[in-house]
This record gives sequence, C-alpha cells and structure tokens, in this order.
Amino acid sequence: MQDKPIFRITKSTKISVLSGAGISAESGIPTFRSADGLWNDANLVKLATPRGFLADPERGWEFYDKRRQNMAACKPNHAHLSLAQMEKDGYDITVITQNIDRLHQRAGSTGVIELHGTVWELKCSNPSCAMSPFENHDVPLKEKYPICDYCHSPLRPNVVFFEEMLDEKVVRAANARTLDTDLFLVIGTSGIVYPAAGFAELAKMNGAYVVELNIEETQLTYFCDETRLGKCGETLPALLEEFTGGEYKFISG
Ligand code: BJW
Repeated sequence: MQDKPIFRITKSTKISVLSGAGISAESGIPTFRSADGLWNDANLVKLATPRGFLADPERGWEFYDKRRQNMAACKPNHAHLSLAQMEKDGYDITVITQNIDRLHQRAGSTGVIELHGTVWELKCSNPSCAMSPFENHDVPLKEKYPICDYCHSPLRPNVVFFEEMLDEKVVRAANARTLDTDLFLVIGTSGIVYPAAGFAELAKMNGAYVVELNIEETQLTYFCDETRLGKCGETLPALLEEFTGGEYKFISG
C-alpha cells in the first residue's frame, strides 16, 4: 500500500481549526462527554437548555459561576499556544471554536469564531429586551444571579444552549472560512453536536485535507484524511512542525 502524502503547510496555506472541549482538557477544564464529563449528570444538561436555565436561574448560575471560576484559574496549554504562535509567525490560520472559555484568545489567537458564544459575556434572558450582550468577568459573581437593569429578567451567560439557534453571522463566517480552507484541523471534539460538527464534513466535501487530533476515534474519524491519537498539547505542535517541514518551531516558554 502507498503511504499517504504528507500535507505541506506554507504561508499561503489556508488553515482552519475546529476546536472542542478536548483542546482545553489539558488546561484543567472538564469536557462534556468523557467518563467524568459534565454531561454525565442529566440535571446539568437541563441547565444548558433555555427552559432548564430559566426554571431555576439561581441553580443555573451556580453551575456557570463555578465553571467561570475554574476557567479564570486555568491557563492556555501548548495546543492553544501553538496555534497562536503559528498566527503570529505569519501563517493564515483561523480558529472556529465550540468552546466558551476564551483560552484561544488568551493564548493570543485573534479573529476566533466562537460558535457557542462565551461565558465571559452576559445577556438578558428575555428575548424581547433591548439590552445588548456585555462583558462580565466577576469571579465569583457578585450576586446569586444577576438581573437585567432594563426589564428585571434574569441575565444569563451569552452561550448557545441546546435547542437554541447559533448566531447567524457567526455561522456565516464559519461557513465562509470552511469553504476557503486547504487544511482543516479537528481538535478535541466528539463531533456529536451540530451544526458545529458539520463544518468538518463541509471542509472535507470541499476538498480540504482534514486531520483529526483526539485521544480517541470519534464519529468524524471515518472521513478524515488522518487521525492522530494522543493529547493535542503534544500532537498539535508536533503536527505543525512536521507539516511545515520544520520551518515552524513551537516555543513553549
Ligand atoms: C482530547 C483531549 C486531549 C479529551 N487532546 N482530545 C435531537 C434532539 C434535539 C436536538 C438535536 C437532536 N439532534 C440534533 C440536535 C441538535 C443539537 C445537537 O447537536 N444535539 C446532539 C447532542 C444530538 N444541537 C443544538 O441544539 C444546537 N442548536 C441547533 O441545532 O438549533 C436548531 C434546533 C432548534 C431546536 C431544536 C433542535 C435544533 C445548539 C448546540 C449548542 C451546544 N451547546 C453546548 C453547551 C454550551 C454552553 C456550556 O458549555 O454550558 O456546547 S453542549 C456542549 O457540546 C458544548 C460544546 O461546545 C459541545 C460540543 O462538545 P465537544 O466540545 O465536542 O466536547 P465533548 O466532551 O463532547 O468531546 C471532547 C472530545 O475531546 C472527546 O472526543 C475527547 O476524546 C477529546 N479529548 N481530552 C485531544 N487532551
């Protein structure tokens, strides 16, 4: 059997990354669907739905406040940092993330497309309220749950709960970039949640070279050109060095 050709990255290669919870696992942020993942507790899954959160905003905020405290204490790891360094070195790289933790931005990546929003913004839970989402970094939160100044409804994190539509502009941006990609890296996601997982399929259908980096095979593995098993904090810097033929060297310091 013939060996697969090694993909070669140059500065004109358009690289896109679809990242999921696994990229932040080595920073200490729990994933959702692993053996000790957040979604093993069905009650927590309910809190990540619009109805579940609003039914008990105090409990909802207890869940998100704890996670914000953890996220604030965590640092970007080698996977986030290697992508940011790639961008700084002049490579054309865009991160499309499902993560709400902002670790890509803290590592130095710019123009990150946040498919599922961010926990560092709050918005009003009343869809008819005119208040716009705003930054909030209070850790822990000052109150049991924050209230909208305008309409007095509970505020909520500006994240995409299950059964909610993703922001149309965000989806359009992710779609456009995916269709304009030579190398598509699928990092640390189970590929279960749509429409996010669909971007990896779209990239493949559009002719991109698709590489998955995960500690185990996923339901996306079958169509990827390569799957590299292992912790992405190790496999990603190694892959970037390999695909640039050594032109890019990750500096971990
Ligand atoms: C490592 C590693 C290391 C570990 N190195 N790797 C049937 C009924 C109802 C709905 C649906 C349905 N079928 C489809 C839907 C739609 C639904 C969906 O996809 N559901 C599936 C679960 C079936 N999607 C939606 O609801 C979306 N909206 C939508 O479709 O609107 C239309 C609609 C309207 C009304 C009804 C139905 C549809 C919205 C999805 C929003 C997802 N929100 C969450 C929560 C965000 C806020 C929060 O964090 O609290 O987003 S859920 C959660 O899953 C989070 C994540 O972004 C997302 C994806 O998870 P991810 O990142 O892949 O994490 P894991 O844990 O699954 O995987 C981690 C991976 O890392 C694993 O593979 C590990 O092996 C790996 N790993 N360590 C490398 N060191």
